Amino acid sequence: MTRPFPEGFVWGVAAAAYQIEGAVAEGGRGPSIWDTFSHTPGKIANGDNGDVAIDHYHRWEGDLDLIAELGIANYRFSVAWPRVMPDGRTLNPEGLAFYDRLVDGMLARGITPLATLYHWDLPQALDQGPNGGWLARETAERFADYARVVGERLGDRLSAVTTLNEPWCSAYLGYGSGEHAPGLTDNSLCYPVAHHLNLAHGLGVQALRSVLPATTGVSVTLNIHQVVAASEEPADRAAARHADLVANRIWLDPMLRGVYPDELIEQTRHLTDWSFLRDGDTQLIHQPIDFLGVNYYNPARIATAVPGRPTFPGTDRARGVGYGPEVPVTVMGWPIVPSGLTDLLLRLHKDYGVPLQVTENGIATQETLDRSGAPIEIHDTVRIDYLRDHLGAVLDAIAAGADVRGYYEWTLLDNFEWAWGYDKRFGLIHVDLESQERYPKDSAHWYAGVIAANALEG
Ligand code: IFM
Repeated sequence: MTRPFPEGFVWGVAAAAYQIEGAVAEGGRGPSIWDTFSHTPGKIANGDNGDVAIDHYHRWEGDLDLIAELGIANYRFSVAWPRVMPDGRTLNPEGLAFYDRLVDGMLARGITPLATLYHWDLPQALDQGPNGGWLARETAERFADYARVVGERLGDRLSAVTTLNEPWCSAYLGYGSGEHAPGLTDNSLCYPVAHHLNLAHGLGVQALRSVLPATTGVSVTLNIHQVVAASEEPADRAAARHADLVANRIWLDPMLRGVYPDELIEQTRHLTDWSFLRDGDTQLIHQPIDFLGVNYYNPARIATAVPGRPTFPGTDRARGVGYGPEVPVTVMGWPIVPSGLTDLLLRLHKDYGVPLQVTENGIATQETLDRSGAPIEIHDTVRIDYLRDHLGAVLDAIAAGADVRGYYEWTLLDNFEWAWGYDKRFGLIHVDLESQERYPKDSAHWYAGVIAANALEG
């Protein structure tokens, strides 16, 4: 069976600066919180870091050629704030010039750029002392300055600018569980941090609108958790509702409705007094956007918290319990539930009525290269199956009425998978980390075929 996508559907691939660029001390780039964190012993698997990554800073032309050869028309990349402003405040013309060349390189190859401004690499200079980083309200203002500078220089050539990528990770993994930079472990910090990220989004959108041409869109990308209660028991249902407030509505409601849910504030009062929320803030956060970017990998199955068992990040009332053996998992341990994507897109459509684009979706594998044959082939059928099923889920959501306008596969090239280091390979293209050679996997060719047909076969 052939299932077509709507005409004009946006097909793309996504990546992020710290995961691919390397060259952390070149071109005037300053250190970021991820440089510091990844060099802290014990934080990253195998002691890996992003110093060299996959050397995209030097190999960007070849990487753009690969995108073009696959017929992928859109590239979601991220700008490294510490490359553009090494101390978070002062412009580094050489850093901005790198992205200028990158964007022109895309256009020269017929690739449309979508820029993300913040994919977690906060300049270290903005995170000094106990109340720095996203604990400081001022960081939101510095972000707006940075947004203006990038928007002014690149905005005329971008399809859209995305303010933040997955602020949930910055707030809850960065300040609650400590799995991400800056590595703090205090749930009470997650809420001021979340608020300041929301403010950064609102102030950033305002700054961008003041410099972008009307044809360039503005968006934000959220990893909304498709929360499912582990049972019909009232306690599990309440835990799931709580997790939805903490993980999802803390971003969605202020950004898209201009208000924090009262329930969220009530249910987190024992952790924080919300004194960081000032009059007028939610109006600032509530800026019109052109589409909401949705990153989906798996749903979150939630039960009530059990004393002594880890809780869902940022809460003490909900626990993520996973699925039973009937649901397969990826090498990350993430359950594979394509229907969760349909449910999520429909929920966002129904509750928030905003145009949607899937800005990330993909699967990690752990292939090793078999060099015995020529040409080298990588038969990642598990990735093809995952993508086929999730693209089917997108079509199901569209058929049921959701306004889904695009899909960006995560990711083009194997790269630095944050706390997991380089073992977990999300790329359509295998990267030999020793030689930095790139080898398209079967999934890259399969995805190219879907894009060419604008349809899913079979
Ligand atoms: O690699 C990450 C990306 O940086 C943000 N979204 C999830 C991906 C896979 O974990």
